[in-house]
Amino acid sequence: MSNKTLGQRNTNNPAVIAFVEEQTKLCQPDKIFWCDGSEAEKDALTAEAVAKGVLIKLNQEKLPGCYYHRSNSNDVARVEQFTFICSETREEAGPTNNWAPPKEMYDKLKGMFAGSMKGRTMYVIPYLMGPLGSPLTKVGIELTDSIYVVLSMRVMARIGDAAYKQLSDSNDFNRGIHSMLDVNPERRFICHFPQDNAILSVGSAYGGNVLLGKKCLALRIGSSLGRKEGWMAEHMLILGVEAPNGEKTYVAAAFPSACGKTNFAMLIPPAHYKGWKIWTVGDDICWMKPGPDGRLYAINPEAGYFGVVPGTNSKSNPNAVKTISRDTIYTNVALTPDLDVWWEGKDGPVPAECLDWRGNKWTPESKEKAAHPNSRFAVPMTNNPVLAPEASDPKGVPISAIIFGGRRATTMPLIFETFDWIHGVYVGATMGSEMTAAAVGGAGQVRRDPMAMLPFCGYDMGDYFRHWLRMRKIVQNPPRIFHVNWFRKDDQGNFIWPGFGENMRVLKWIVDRCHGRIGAEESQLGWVPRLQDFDLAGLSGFGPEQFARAQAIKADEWKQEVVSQEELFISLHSTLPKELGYQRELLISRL
Ligand code: GTP
Ligand code: SPV
Ligand code: MN
Repeated sequence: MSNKTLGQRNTNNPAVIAFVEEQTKLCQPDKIFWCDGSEAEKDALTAEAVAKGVLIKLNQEKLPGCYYHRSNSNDVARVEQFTFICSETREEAGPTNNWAPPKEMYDKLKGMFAGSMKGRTMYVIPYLMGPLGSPLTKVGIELTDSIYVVLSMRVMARIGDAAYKQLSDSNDFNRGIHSMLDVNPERRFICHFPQDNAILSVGSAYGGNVLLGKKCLALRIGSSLGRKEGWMAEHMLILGVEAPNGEKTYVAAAFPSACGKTNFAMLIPPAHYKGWKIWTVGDDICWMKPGPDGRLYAINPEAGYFGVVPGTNSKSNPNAVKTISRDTIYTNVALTPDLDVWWEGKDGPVPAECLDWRGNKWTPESKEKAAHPNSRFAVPMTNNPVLAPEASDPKGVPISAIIFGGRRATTMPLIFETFDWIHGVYVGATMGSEMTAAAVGGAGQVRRDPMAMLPFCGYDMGDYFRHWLRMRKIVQNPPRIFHVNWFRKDDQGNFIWPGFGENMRVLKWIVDRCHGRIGAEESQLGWVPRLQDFDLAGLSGFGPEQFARAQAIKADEWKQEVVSQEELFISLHSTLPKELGYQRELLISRL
């Protein structure tokens, strides 16, 4: 495509044209730029972003195709306190979401959008969540005044003409409007209108707040559509386990933000797992729908990874190191004098001097971190050396196991299997996790994060649990449900379990259970591994004694746990399915 046609209107869909016209009148941009997703467009917009100082071109010999971005220092993570579900009634949003009446919020935000793009360009981004042609795929149009959002969206979603192709002449698309305004936390709102399939986002230019296909559409609006349409939108990675004989088993895992999904999805098994291989289908979001054979089929609606940078190195995640060695947008890491990037936990020496994520001089003596703990990479999934070819298969992959897991220093054992689907839903619903830097505020505190969806469920949490229970009736052949905890600590505060690639040992047990190849021991919490079935071979410093410690079910810790679960249930009491109350009683009697 020649440069002359870049930015020109490239659809005749009347609903899209009307949407853009209406918002143009409101936001009053100087220019409208219609994105087509082409390479020429990428080159032109990247050059413009560099010229404007939005991106810094990194050392292209070390990091081909890579760019650096610093967000405003008041704008480095999701903001749950400013995130709203504006359903018709407060009850529909439920007690775990912020709610405002839709009309009130529309009026307030229209006031903020009015004239907000004067002197700016409004970019029109048509995008797909899901592979072209999948029955699960959804179309969105995001309007934004941020060139960083455009360049990130083209990594994270399938953007451009494919979206118009899937849409055809329909008006069934998500309407998303984003303006950075003046990036002021006082005027920052991320608002969802499930009844209109619409999203309004103002005052931020960071990640989950502004890449509207991701948390806003694929999870908050998606979960609400899923309930109506009979499918599930979940905060889960999807991976395939290939055995030496070619057998492939797919699992999906829900861990809260910054609790290990990307790492688990890309893991490399220990050396003695000859012929075993892990394939990544997705690292953050999973849409699942019953298939004709009675199994649950999953797709990854995204096309890229927006992953946590700190801690990424060739020991923890060698596949991620390779993935982010090119074509990557780095946000809020540190910048070295030779235009390389650095972060805490990177391979190699600590730089003698660099600029930290705020742009201030940093040396190893500095007290603050050089990279923000929630610094992120945005990279196309096609860079991943272990990308599953099925990641773009419109029919998805059949899921054999669902794994829940939180970040828990105490209480939760390394692994157990739930007794059945309803018990599994209970275990997911009562999941707890220490908060992380992925959202502003409260890091380190344990909070209930049901199914890792607390910040992402677009409707009442009790109804969400009911939807999970109902799915059991539609899915004849449901996945087994497990719970893991990589983060249990000993008395000295060290992680008991080595984690990362060694998580393959836990995964192997899960896969063997799914295929009915091994038995298990019954515990108060569920089925746990018999020592002879759990692979400890070649693990230095971790034998049967450490395994017992990792698996310990301690009465005093569980007393506290059950009380803390009750707080969640009380807050949800008006819609909580009674099955979950019964499960709690059963757990207490087993304990
Ligand atoms: P979001 O993108 O925020 O949804 O997070 P995620 O679940 O994909 O988290 P990610 O895989 O990026 O992990 C975040 C943090 O968890 C990093 O600091 C990792 O080093 C750490 N982590 C991941 N896996 C393990 C593990 O097996 N053991 C330990 N101890 N830490 C881990
Ligand atoms: C998360 O917080 O769960 C993320 C990062 O995956 S963000 O897209 O910023 O929400
Ligand atoms: Mn996430």
